[in-house]
Amino acid sequence: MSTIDYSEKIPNNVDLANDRTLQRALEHWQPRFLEWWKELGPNDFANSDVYLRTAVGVDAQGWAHYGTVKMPDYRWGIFLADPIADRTIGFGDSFGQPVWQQVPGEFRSQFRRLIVTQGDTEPASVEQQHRLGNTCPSLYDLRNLFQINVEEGRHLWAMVYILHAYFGRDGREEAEELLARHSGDVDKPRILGTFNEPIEDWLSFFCFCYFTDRDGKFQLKSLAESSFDPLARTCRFMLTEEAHHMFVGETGLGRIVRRTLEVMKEVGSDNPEAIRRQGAVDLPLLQRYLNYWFSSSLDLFGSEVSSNAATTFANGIKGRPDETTQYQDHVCADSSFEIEVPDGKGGIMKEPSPMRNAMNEVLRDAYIRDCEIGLKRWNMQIKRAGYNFELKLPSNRFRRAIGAWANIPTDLEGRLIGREEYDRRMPGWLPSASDRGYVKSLMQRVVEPGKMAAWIAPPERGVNNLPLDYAYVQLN
Ligand code: BYC
Repeated sequence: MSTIDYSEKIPNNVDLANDRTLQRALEHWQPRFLEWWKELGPNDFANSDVYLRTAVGVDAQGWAHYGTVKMPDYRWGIFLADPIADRTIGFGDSFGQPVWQQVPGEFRSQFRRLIVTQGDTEPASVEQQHRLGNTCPSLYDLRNLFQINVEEGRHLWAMVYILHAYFGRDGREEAEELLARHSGDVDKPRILGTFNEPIEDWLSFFCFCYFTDRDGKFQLKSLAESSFDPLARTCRFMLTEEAHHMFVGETGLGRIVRRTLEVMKEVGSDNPEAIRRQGAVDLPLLQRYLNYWFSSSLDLFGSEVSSNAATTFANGIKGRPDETTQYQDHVCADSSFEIEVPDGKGGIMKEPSPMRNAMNEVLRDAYIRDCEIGLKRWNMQIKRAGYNFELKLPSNRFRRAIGAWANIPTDLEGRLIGREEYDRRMPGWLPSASDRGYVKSLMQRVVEPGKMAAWIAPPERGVNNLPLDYAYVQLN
């Protein structure tokens, strides 16, 4: 196992000390990153002591160290999973050949585009959550937010390392641009739609962690299959950190459901007005937030039929999650996949697409199945409490902005409807201004150790076996 050198200015396990040019280039970028963090990271808490985990190794056992740090002093570094001996290309036209340690010239711009897109999402999410700490429902949650923020910062480092180390001047320029685009900026927005959506309340945050970080899981797993081995190794280690982000989303939403069910029992009613009088999140309101973030996150997979996806698969750049274990045919030159598209006459038709062109849809389908798991769990909670209400994922045709269903009005079940009906019914499907106003009114900061806001149940356990009333953040 390779160890991480923490005596270095930039902690790393890539032997940076022996590549002075690269080290200098990254040390030049480092103060810019810190400036960006101080401006657009969780800067209201720059002086707080936060109980955070930091990567200290890259193997499955004991990879993290827990301790109290001020976030601007967090040791962001460059960590690649250990190489797999004799690894060969797992998919596409070069299947079975040795993986590449350098980027083949002919695939350079395709690789760069994907790495930049991946890198762009990481600082974007920190920007989206910039002020969220001020309304935390507990110190436990505040600490989790900051853990996610520092790790998204580290994921930015992961992509910046690849850009600097393998893409020369272009890569260095792209690394600068990653700090120049900003979430929601009219002139220089982030690349992908969801990463320009504001996250101003914790219900949105938990939905984002549940749905959008899960896109991260699928995209990172696809890039972890890449024939470009340094990229694959970087993504493999990022996935280790990513699991906690989805945990925060799933348990956050689960705790909201639990609290709502308690309130429903207390007041003996499932009437949203009665639930809101007690300061909890009624289930129809939660459903509208799920509709919003799920439909937005579906767009992150790109178009159903995509020549980009076909090319990146053929060229061994981006595979499918768990390519080796989940699929028999790793070349996919002759197979096809049925895609549902609008038939142009107000209906839906199935159309075969060459499998390689349909890779975005293959990933999206797998993602949707993964999203269902949490809903099943929450629905079980609701059923056990004796209520006849089911949380549902909307159809993958609903409210799409990318691909075959972009701007095609459908209802939540994906039935095509007229534009007028769509606009009229939308307030019942997505959070309305009054829903958002109500959620905003709930966002009162709770910072007494062990205490929770009234709209969320406590978690089952604290962080790293510490008690729930541990002071996970000392605000100073
Ligand atoms: N919004 O052929 P198309 C994460 C663009 S999340 C705006 O349909 P393609 C994280 C597309 O870029 C994971 N634009 O799709 C989570 C292209 O533009 P260009 C992030 C979009 O290329 C939480 C054009 O439309 N990682 O890590 O097959 C917190 C036509 O593209 C959108 C990745 O995404 C959209 N939603 O696939 C923190 C992996 N969708 O290039 C972090 C890297 C598409 O023609 N990226 N477009 O100007 C990719 O693999 C692919 O770029 C995509 C799109 C899957 C995103």
